[in-house]
Amino acid sequence: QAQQLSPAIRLNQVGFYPKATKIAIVVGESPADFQVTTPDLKKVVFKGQLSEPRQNSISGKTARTADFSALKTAGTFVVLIPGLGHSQPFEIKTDVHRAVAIGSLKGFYYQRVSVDLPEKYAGRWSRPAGHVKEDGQVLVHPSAVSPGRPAGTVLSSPRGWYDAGDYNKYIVNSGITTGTLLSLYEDFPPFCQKFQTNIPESGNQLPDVLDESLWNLRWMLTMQDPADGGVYHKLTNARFDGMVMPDKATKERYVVQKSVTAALDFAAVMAQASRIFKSFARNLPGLSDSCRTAAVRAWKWARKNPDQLYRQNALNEQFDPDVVTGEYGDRDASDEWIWAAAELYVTTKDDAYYKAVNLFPDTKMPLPSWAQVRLLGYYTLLRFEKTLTPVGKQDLPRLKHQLTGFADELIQDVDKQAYQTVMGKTARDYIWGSSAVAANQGVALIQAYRLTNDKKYLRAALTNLDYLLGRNATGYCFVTGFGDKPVMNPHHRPSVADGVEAPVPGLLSGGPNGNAPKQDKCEGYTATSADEMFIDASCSYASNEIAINWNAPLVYVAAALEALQTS
Ligand code: 9MR
Repeated sequence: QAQQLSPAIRLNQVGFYPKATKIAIVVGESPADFQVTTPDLKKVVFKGQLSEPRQNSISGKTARTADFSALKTAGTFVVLIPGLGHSQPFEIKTDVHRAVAIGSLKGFYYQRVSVDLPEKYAGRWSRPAGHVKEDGQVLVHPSAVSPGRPAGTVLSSPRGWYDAGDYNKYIVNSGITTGTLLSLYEDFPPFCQKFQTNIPESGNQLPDVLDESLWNLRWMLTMQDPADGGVYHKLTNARFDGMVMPDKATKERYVVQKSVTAALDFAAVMAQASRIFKSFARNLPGLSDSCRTAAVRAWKWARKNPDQLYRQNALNEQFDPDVVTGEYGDRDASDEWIWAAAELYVTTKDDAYYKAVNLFPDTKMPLPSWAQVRLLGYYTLLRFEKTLTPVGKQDLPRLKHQLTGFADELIQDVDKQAYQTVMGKTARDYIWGSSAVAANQGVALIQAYRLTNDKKYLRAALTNLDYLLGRNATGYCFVTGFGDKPVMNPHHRPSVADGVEAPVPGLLSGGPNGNAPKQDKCEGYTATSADEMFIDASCSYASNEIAINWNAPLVYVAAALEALQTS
């Protein structure tokens, strides 16, 4: 009987480590016997039975597990259920996520502003530099004028990465993104040394993850007003560009109002960068000191302007032109204070930073996102636990307790979940950018592993990488360019406008979002549950955009799992 690809079989389309857990999820009615075969279906290498059905608590659908963990042979295979069909092919091998780790870091290269992407590095997605006006022609928006930079001032603020599918650059979102990439370096320095992405800087003295981060860090430095140390909230058009290539997007660029969240995220990243680049002083003379000075000045500005939150509506009532691009409008800066204080404290060893802020306002462990950066500070305190002063050391026991408690909560009841992943135990995980919920849960679990050496946390982190690469309720691999059913039509201007069928590779789609139909009003949603509320259409910016703050934790998780080679 002819066997065909069955959309009901969901698995990590990239593959599995030989010693790791290997499962596929089968949705709905199915015969119970499954096999693992070669892709031509001719050679059976494993036989098993599906588990008892479980109910998906979000959609109500039934799910059964095909567990073939006992298969440890390297090769390319499919899961075959005679009478139902077969899965996409996948590999079993060591280093199986290496290409995803490299590809998702390379994704940042494709987001670079101000530089041509030649074929040598960008292949089919080669393109001319975008937004070259940022070199010398950035306007100071009326909301941002200051004594040192009166109306009519023009500035230079080139480089950085485009935020997402749009072409603007936002300090808050750049902050968590760059912090996450720099943390990968701090957590796994020897691995990062070997981690090559074929960028123009590959082969220099710095690991590529630092070269890539520097592209954005240098832009961030230009966003600080030299007169007072304040940091502009974003560099943006007044309105979003059309679906055109970067070099065809030539609208005026503005720096807008300074904000306390931008200043604190900036301070945190600069403090972290300062300690990292200290060891590269021969290659980058002065950079470490410049970052440290920038961090301290931004912190001081924030101390003087603690109430200056970015409120786009209020700004538009007062100034022209109206600015209607992404807001990143956070109403609560207490977590940004914690992150900045922790980074400055660890870099300077000055207790004043530690004491300036209530680092433990409660026992909550909120999952990181652009609007919630408390845990980034906690990760740093733990990462440098041995070097802390007595003041910081005294809080370590409670911090460790909180982090392992959080990780234990994440791994609880994963076996009862339809897809056997940490991601998606509740419909609340399916927000705008849900892929970053999965990835940031993975980062938290890896931090817990680093603290305890308990592999259960690593195995749990791997379930979320499996989720992102295909074991989910949509059946898509959410990383462009990977797997047999990757997203093909992300909301990403270059991918739409470049005339190349395949989207720019290595970019993480936002993923299912229960509220997406109301938010982007794109046509074509047919799902009735949050875990499936996704369409692979470029109009769907609420479920299928890409963004740097989603890519960074993917890079972290894929690279960390590679570095640790889980079993
Ligand atoms: O990631 C952001 C998400 O949390 C918000 O709900 C959403 C609406 O405000 O905005 C998202 O960020 C977008 C930003 O505002 C502009 N660039 C694209 C970002 C990803 O969609």
